[in-house]
Formats: sequence, C-alpha cells, structure tokens
Amino acid sequence: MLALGLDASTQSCSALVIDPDAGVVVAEASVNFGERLPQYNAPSGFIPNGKNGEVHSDPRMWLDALELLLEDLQAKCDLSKVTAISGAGQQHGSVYLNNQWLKCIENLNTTASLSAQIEPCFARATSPIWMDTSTGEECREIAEAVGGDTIVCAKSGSIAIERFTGPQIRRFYKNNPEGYAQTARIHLVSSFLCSILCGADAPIDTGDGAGMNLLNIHAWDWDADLLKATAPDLGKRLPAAVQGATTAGTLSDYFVQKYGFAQNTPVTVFTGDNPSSLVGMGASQPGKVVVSLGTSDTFFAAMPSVLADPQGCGHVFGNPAGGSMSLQCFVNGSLAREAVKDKFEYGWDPFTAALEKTPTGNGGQVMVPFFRPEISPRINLGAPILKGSEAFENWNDPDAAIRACVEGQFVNMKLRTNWMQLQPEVIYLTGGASKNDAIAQVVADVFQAKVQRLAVSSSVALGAALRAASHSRGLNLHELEHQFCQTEAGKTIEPKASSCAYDATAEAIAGLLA
Ligand code: XUL
Repeated sequence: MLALGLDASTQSCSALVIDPDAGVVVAEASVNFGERLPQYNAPSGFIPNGKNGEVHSDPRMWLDALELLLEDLQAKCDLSKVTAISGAGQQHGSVYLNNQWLKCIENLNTTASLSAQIEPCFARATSPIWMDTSTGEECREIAEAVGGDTIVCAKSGSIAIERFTGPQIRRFYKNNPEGYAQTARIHLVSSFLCSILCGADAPIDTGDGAGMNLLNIHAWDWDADLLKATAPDLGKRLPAAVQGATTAGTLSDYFVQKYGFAQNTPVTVFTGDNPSSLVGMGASQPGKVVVSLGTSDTFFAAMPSVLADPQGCGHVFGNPAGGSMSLQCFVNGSLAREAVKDKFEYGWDPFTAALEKTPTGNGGQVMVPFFRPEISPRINLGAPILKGSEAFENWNDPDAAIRACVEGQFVNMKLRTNWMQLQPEVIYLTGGASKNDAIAQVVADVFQAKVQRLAVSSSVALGAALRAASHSRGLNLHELEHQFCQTEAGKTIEPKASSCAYDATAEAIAGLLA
C-alpha cells in the first residue's frame, strides 16, 4: 500500500512514493522541463523574454512532463500498489479552458498523448505563472472597486498582488474579451493537473485558492465582491473551493491503462507548493516556522488564528491540515547573496569564512541588501544601502559587506514577519543555502531560535504523499509528519548571540526603510 505525491513546480515536475506503514520513501523521480522537453523553448520552465512583465508557460509542457514522470516512476516501482494520490503546484499560475474541456477529460484515451487530447480545450494558449508582474493596473482597479487595499487584504489575506490569479484573470478579460468569453473554466496549476488525473473537474483547495485574491479567508469560499471586481461572471468559471482534506475524485482509466495504477485509486485535492511544503517539512501544526532559502527567500508557518498582515506585504493561505498559514516572500534571497559574493569575486568558501571572521552585529555596519525591487517591504532601490565606515560604504571591506548582507536579510525578515505574532522555538531551514552553517547561525541569532534542517529535500512532493496517505488511508497526519520529517541528527544550530545583539541593526534597517 503506497502513497504518491506529485510536485508540479516552476522548473520541473517531480514525484515521491512512500510506504506509510514501513515509514520509508520507496521511489523518487523528476523531469526537468528545460532538459527533457526542449521543444517548448523554456529552459527554466517559462517562455523567456515576455513583454511588459509577462511570464507565461505552455500548459502542454506540464502534461508532457507528467507523462514522462509517470513513465520514469513506473520503471522504479509497482504503481498498482499505490492506494492514495495527491499533489501540489507552483502557486498562482492559471489555465484557461473552453467548453470542450469537461467532455475531453472524461473521455481520455490512451492512443494519443494527454497534451494532444487537451490542446483543443485551451481558451488561452499559455498560462501566466507566479513570476508575472504585468498586472499593476489591474491590482489598482480591483482594490479601488472593493474599497481599497485594506479591504482586499482583510477579505483575501493579501492586498491585490501582481502575480496572484485574480489580477491575472482581470488582465486577460480586459486584453482579450473574446478569449475570456470562450473560457468555461479557470484552473490553477494544481487543480488543472488534479482534474487531468481524475478525468473530471477538480476543486481548488483553500491553500492554493487563497493565492488568487478571490477567496474569502474567513468563509474559505469565493468572495462575491472580489469576484465582481475582477471579471464578469467569474464565479461560474471557477471550480468549488474546498478544504485540503477532501477527495477530488478517483484516478481516470487513462492512467490505469497506461501506467498500471489500480482502478478507482482515490485522489486527494491538490494544493499549492508552499502549503504542501508546510506539511512535508513537518510543520503543519502551529509552533514551527519554515524558512526556505531559494531564488526568493520565503518564511511560512501554520497559524494559530486567521490574521492578515496590516502592512499588506505578507499572505494568509489555507493550511492543508486545517486552519491557516502565513507566508512572506523576499525577492532578494539567493540572488542578493550571490551578487555580494560576485562583487568581490569570492567563491562560497571565502563567503562562509567572511561570516565566521566577522562579529555578530558587524560592529554597527549595516546593509539593506536589495539589488532588485523588493516586496517585503515594497521598495524599489537602485542598489543596496550601506551605512558604516567609509571603506564599507564604498564596497572596500568584503568581509563586512558579506556579513552585512546576510544580517540585513534576516533582520529585515524578522521585522517583516512580526505581524504573525509567532515566537518560534525552532526554525526549519530548507533550500539551497540552508546547508551553510554560517548562514544558519545568523538565522538562529536573529530569531533567537534553534535552527534545524530536515533529512528529506523534496518537501513539496513529500507533503503531497503524506496528505494523500492521511486522507485516503485514514492515517494521522501529525504522526506521519513525525515519522517522515526527521531532522538531521546532531546538527541543531543553537543561538549564540544575546537576545539584544541585533537591536541596533534592526533599528538602523527600520530607519533606512522608513
Ligand atoms: C508564493 C510564490 C511562489 C510560488 C512558486 O506566493 O509565488 O513561492 O508558489 O514556488
């Protein structure tokens, strides 16, 4: 009895199969879009050189990748033993389908590929994804129509945000009213793939649904005012919104025949990649915080109550395990660390050595390390701001600049996430840079919390497999998390600095950003 978790992310589609009874991962597979599907000309998973901030992907590429993935997986494990399936998708991305869609997915046949069969169903050939920033005007229009950003935020858990699906839908409706008129159904990446697996229209879960500026986070259902402010007759174009512990359907015969799954395998509603990762990191109950260090850094946590960011920078999503979660994105993550490293032509070893050589608090020298427009807080600086000695301010003190960059990132992260009112005892660090002990030490010191890392790296797919096993097999989700989300033994990083070590840095950074 196995459980399958899928992760449809920006650059790849991955799968993880677990045996919940034995407590082990049985198989893993991943298909990188750029490498395996070069015909889509999307080396990083999206179509390059979009105009006016547009970033789109070809949804047929996701379907081809799903098939390659299942083929790879079939060679690694017996898919007929899978008795529970769920998945997750990159958040916010949307797929526009015409009135042929339902009939088409109900009648998939194995003589043709998924992409060939679904192709006639697209009312919009490409899908805007989370990297798209083209909808500034639509965000302003939506906010104005419902009475301002504060109201949008109180209702939907976020102010109107460029990458969120509602503003994206509005832009499509305005720029291509005929295309919108022909759209019978709008899916998120997650619910699109879930529908394909079920051969029926799948609902959208509250985790991914809250990334649309359309879901009311108090009712956990579509909000009539937001729907109206976004596009006409939008409600009937959206599937139902449901909680994470919901069965979306059973696996379509297409997958039974083609990949050897058992008939009637239940599929649990998919969610967004971040809500899925919350589960896969073992943090779906309040008390633990996850900091993911990637292209952007993200901070997220299960929340004890529904609370929105009064500054309007953070987000509230549904927690797939029930209740809500918070999420805050920092655009200047790995790219900022890399930019400072490259400025001095350092490698990662000298970068780490610089952190080890320099004192906590950096002798009062601080940096606002924003190389590109930041969203937490919203500010468009041409270059980082440096305050300290003349040498430091002129980028002539490499070691101090490196420490100031990392300290500046996490002190800013602490300042911007105070609205969540969390006092974490443990921070789970994940993502590429999480392996760096010197960076982890700064995180521990700034947040005055222990930092731990998990043994498993694919937390999104693992979260999906755990949700599937819990929901379809009736297993306790928290016990499954306990079993599968083990921290790296003996590698806890304890805070070393005193609790007021970063007070002056915090005051300086808040002042520079005021
Ligand atoms: C979250 C966000 C990204 C995407 C892609 O709001 O935009 O984290 O989910 O991973």
